[in-house]
Amino acid sequence: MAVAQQTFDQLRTAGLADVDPQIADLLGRELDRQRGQIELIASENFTWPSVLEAVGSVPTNKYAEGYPGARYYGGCEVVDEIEELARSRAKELFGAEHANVQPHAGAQANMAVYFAVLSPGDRVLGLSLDHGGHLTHGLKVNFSGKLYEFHHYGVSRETMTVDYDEVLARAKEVRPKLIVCGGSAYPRTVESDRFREIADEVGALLMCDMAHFAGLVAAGLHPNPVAHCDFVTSTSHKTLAGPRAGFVLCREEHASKLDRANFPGMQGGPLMHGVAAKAVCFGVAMTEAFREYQGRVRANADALAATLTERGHDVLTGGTDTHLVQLDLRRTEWTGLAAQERLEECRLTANRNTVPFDERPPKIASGVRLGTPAATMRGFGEDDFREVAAIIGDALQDDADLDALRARAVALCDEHPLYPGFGGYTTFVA
Ligand code: DSN
Repeated sequence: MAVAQQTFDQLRTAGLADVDPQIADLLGRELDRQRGQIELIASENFTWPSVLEAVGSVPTNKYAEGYPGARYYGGCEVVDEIEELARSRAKELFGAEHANVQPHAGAQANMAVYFAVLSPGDRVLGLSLDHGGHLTHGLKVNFSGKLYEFHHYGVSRETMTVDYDEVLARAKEVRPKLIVCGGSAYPRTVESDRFREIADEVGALLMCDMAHFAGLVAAGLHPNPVAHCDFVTSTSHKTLAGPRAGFVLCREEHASKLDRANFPGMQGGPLMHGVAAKAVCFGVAMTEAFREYQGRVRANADALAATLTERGHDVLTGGTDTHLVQLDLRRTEWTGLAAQERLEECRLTANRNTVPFDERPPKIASGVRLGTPAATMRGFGEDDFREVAAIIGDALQDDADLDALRARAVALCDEHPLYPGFGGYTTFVA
């Protein structure tokens, strides 16, 4: 159905369901999809209703290039207060000297740091993508790999964890201007204190990308990289459970360079509705309830990893320190892609991921990355995650009874409804 024809006056007051039933219907279907499957993508979460409200709010109408008190537009007095709250909450939450809450996403947060301290061609050392890094940590097809001379460290073949002696050796060889730690598929603690020693030894700046584990840091369940790093970048929508967005924390000495790199260096007008939502997210992350939620995320990840292991599956590094569990399928007949598709048939959503030293290309991969933040958000506990592990194990059998497995997954979803009480989009009326 096409966009409904309405008069100008009607459009000015009509709601989504009246104006665009097609999109309203798709939003409703996406809500149903999220409700009816077990979300195991480690980088995803179900944000708070309060954050959803802020994301859909009126600062989307406002231009605010610049920073609080120094804008290029009039009428910024309210959004100034919003951004100031977001900045001060981010600083308080993570114990940082300075925060920039304007990056639209994690990639832009990383870009802002690179633009702040690097010149094209400068050397950088980061964790390679196939060992758990991130595409903005120097992948050749990404701006980072095109603009800068990235070199990489990996994990040890024996432990599948970062070998800090090897990082030091690589750092001495490469002499990078910046070392990047953290990544998107590393299940163990990122020891930024050890990276600091290495950075100091070779005179490099240090950046930690904590996008994945920021929520655990906020709750005191992962060492805080802020004390050891010149810059800490993050998204707000993964473990942190906020809006889809990014932010950067840094030492005061780098503050003005960072802010200038972000604007006017890279971005135009900040998305102030997103900044408002980040403020909400930071505020929530300071509460005892949030710490309790993160404790459950961790406990559930341990239960998932332990049950998979008990059932004979290979879990990379033998477990996890975070929210993320990497299933290593190399000893099985399954590729990551085939396993991802099989799990999806059983209403479990996850993503294939290369494992370190993978011989398969990333589109096929030999691993599946799993995470607990989203299902924990809808109320899954450790027993539920043991059942999730059992469903995964049963799904990866040749003679799997897919109907029965789907029914088990749906039963878990029904037991823990997502956004209970929210009627969906097509019921909204202006
Ligand atoms: N795409 C994110 C993830 O899945 O980890 C990282 O940017």
